[in-house]
Amino acid sequence: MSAEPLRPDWVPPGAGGEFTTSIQRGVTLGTGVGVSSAPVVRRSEPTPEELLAGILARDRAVLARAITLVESNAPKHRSRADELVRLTLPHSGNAIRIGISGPPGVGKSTFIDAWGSRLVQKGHRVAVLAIDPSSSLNRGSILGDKTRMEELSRLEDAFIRPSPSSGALGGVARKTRETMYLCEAAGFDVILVETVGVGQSETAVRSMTDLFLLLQLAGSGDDLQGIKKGIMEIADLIAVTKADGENRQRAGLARATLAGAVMGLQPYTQGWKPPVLTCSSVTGDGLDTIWSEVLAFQAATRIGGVFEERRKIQIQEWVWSMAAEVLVDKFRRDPGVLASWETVKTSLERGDSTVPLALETILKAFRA
Ligand SMILES: Nc1nc2c(ncn2[C@@H]2O[C@H](COP(=O)(O)OP(=O)(O)O)[C@@H](O)[C@H]2O)c(=O)[nH]1
Ligand SMILES: [Mg+2]
Repeated sequence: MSAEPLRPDWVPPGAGGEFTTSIQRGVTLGTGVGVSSAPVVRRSEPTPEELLAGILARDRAVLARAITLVESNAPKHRSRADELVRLTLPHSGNAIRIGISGPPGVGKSTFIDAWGSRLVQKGHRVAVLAIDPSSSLNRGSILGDKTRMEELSRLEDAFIRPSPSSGALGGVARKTRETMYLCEAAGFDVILVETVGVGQSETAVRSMTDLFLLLQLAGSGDDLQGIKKGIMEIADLIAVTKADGENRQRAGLARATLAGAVMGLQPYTQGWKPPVLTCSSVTGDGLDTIWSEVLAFQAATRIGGVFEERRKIQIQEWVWSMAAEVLVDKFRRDPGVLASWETVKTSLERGDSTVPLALETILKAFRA
């Protein structure tokens, strides 16, 4: 354009580059050069390096996008996701990872909202993740949890990510673990992984966290009915919830009963006897004590390298559990196995074969 640049209506005397001191003429569009015919510029997907830079800059939108990539089941996303996780690893590991479990209705979400908000007030940055392999079946509970973490979700220093949708537990667990690394790289120093107290999800959460907090309800009496011994055995900390109002005394009794039961158990973490406490997410009673026990746990397990050793073993076990999944998947899809399975199935039905024999046959078919 050859025309003189136009001047704005008014320019402060002696203005420099900080003001607009000239105006470009508008462009007259020729026929057929409308907006709709302009070439579509597709925004390219950010590279793993770009995502990492955004994560390290604590950009929440980038973090959310990176998590979506890691959660994707599409094979075309996998290599980028793997690369991102690899780049993230050196920047992760600086958080305390806390698993939180307990039966539905015990108050996990309410507890995380109240406790997490307190931790943010203390200067922490809190990320909340969830493992719920059944979530595709009851989507309602995810929505319920989001609204139940209302206070926390409003805080700048908190990040809440619901469970990755559906799929086998192994896949869901992998995504949650990788998401945990991303959150740590984004500067979150407290990671809370919530799980429902059903199925194998507690074991999955136990295997990716430093400390396992079990929430329990005061029962109808002083019995331990309905409390699975197995889950008490993997707990580092037990808290009886809803210790407020009329329920306060019953919670205290339940605490004493649980403490007695815990005494008879082998501690899951070497050198740490799991304390049993009471708390209320409504009054806030006991919430600070639970945090001080977390700090005491951290201090105790740092001694003798118990803390670091657990993380090392967790990584190694992860490899084995993933190997098991990959192999079983391969096995189930193997054409040789599928072919021999048809005949093996028939002989099993007829009573011509035993299970060990059947297994031997399909294993042979797999190796061939
Ligand atoms: N009185 C009282 N009620 C609570 C407390 N914590 C949770 N609740 C209630 O218990 C119900 C279940 O809580 P929720 O957090 O959804 O349980 P979750 O299924 O374990 O996540 C809700 O109606 C909560 O309002 C508490 O500390 N005191
Ligand atoms: Mg919940």
